Amino acid sequence: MAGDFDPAWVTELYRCMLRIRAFEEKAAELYQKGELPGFLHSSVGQEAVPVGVTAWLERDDLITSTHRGHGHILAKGADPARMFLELYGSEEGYNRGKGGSMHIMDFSIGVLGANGIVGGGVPIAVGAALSLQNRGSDRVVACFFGDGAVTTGAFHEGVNMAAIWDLPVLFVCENNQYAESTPHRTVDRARDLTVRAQGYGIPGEVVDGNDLFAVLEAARRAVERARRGGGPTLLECRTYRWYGHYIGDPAVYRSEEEVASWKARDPLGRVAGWLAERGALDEEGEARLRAEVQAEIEAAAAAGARGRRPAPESALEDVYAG
Ligand SMILES: Cc1ncc(C[n+]2csc(CCOP(=O)(O)OP(=O)(O)O)c2C)c(N)n1
Repeated sequence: MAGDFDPAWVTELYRCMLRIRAFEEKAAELYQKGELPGFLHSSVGQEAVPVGVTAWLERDDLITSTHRGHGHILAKGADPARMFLELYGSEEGYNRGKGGSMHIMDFSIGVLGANGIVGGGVPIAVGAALSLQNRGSDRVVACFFGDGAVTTGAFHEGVNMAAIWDLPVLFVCENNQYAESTPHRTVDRARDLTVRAQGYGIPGEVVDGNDLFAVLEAARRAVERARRGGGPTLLECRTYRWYGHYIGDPAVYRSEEEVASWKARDPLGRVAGWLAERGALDEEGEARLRAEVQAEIEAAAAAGARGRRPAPESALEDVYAG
């Protein structure tokens, strides 16, 4: 139950949610000023999912992520300055400036990579989990993907393989209701993705993805199961992205009322309320925490802006032709 969690620990999870929010808002600001190349997909509004899942992961547990991956990667412990360096296309960035926002990876903290291919993280997660199982490890893999990925072949093949081999994977669907401009309800008869889990003979749970505590509870069960060799679980975390598919998308395919109703369920506000009720975070503490996080992100963004641009010739380095 939500009451069981240690308020000091929850305060650190809240800090991580604030960090993701601040990172995304700063990145959007810089993008709109024309400072960042490429595309930017914001995860504002979805912060409870990555934080609630990774809360149970160790440093050497693994994750796979998506084109909307900043939150997953920050929650797993990535350095925001190196992330901004990558967003700026700098040599010192996570991928020497060649990957940008959609391809950040850091094996040292178990981030197997963000991924621009919808559903592309699923086979990577399943392969990594097979490797862990073969080596007799108790590590687990959390595989984050959107509702759009659930209709790909990669998802179905991957979940089935993980199921038959009892692989240690958490399949975490962040159902933010849309794949680009397409509402999930128009491309899928299933109203509840747990039916997919049943189809493959694994447990599945529908989770309020805007409630950190609900995500924590469900993810704890799934991680424990995977660690003890019990196999995969599918979590459908229902949430919402506050911005369009990418920064700059006018998002005319959804109503202002719909957006407002989800903003009223801001995942940050719920955690702040929980902490306040327990006397763990008063107004002053909350303001201090937000200021600390903002300063950290401003410094990270400034470091990103100071990065070295790669030499044009380096475009041909690290390129493989088979
Ligand atoms: C295999 C593949 N098909 C199509 C695309 C184009 N595309 C990029 S993002 C996206 C929508 C993804 O929606 P979802 O998986 O729900 O993630 P969300 O953007 O909602 O986080 C699509 C169709 C792609 N990148 N890869």
